[in-house]
Amino acid sequence: MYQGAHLSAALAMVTVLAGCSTDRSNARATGTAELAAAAAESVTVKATDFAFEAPEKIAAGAVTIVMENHGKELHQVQLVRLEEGKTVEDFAAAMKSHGPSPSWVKWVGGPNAAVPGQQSNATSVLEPGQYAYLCLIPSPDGKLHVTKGMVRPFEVTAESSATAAELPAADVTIKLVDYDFKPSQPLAPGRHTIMVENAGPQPHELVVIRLAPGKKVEDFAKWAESLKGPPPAQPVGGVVVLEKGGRGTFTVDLAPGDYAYICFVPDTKDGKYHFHHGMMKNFKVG
Ligand SMILES: [Cu+2]
Repeated sequence: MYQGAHLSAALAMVTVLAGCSTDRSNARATGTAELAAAAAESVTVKATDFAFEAPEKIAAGAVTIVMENHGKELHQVQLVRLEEGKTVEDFAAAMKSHGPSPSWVKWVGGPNAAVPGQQSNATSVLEPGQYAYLCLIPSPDGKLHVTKGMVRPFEVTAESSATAAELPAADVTIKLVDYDFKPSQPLAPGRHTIMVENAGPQPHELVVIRLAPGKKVEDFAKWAESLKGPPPAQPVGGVVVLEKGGRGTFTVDLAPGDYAYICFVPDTKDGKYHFHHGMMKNFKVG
């Protein structure tokens, strides 16, 4: 809202300058600089046990979802686009059938898991249409949070000139493939904007975890299947499920230490989580 008003004022100023000044090129340069400054729209989603507090309408373009975890369990915000006039009720019904993901559901990323009291973020380019926020993380009782109320529809409306059309620039790219993570370079300590690209062919996600001393991603994978006992790692963000060819960015601050990538997407052939096919990788920062 504020950015829109700011941009309109800036454009009005350019028009005035162009009208009364002989230095038209200077006026145009000012206008270009204002347009280039258009940033991703930032939207806060509050996750609790078990609901989302989130906007019902977002303007199309690059949208950064900042998830605040106000609950006692891990949460994420999976963004899905519902095509062919389908609703969240249709989505809930399709989930009960335990079949493959319907063709009218498009997985478009979103901020991956953060622990209670923490935040995570991710930026996706959203086209106008009907969408939903979902949390597909299970509780210790084995039920997914989406079945406990963590599903909420929203609409992406026509784009606003104040919102960037493209993802922000990243300093590292991580490619997701069947079944591996391929970073463009090692991650140094500090703040990064990371581009996540699904090079497919299957849908994938990126979960980044910080490992407890002496633990490996294999320990976390084992823990995640029972959710019993203290977790051997803490999720620090990432990007939730992307379709083949899908992209999203996220920012993260990495202190030196032991980390890992892992993917929990069920395989389209055997239904096993992708980490069972080897899609998990330990790495060091610093
Ligand atoms: Cu995967």
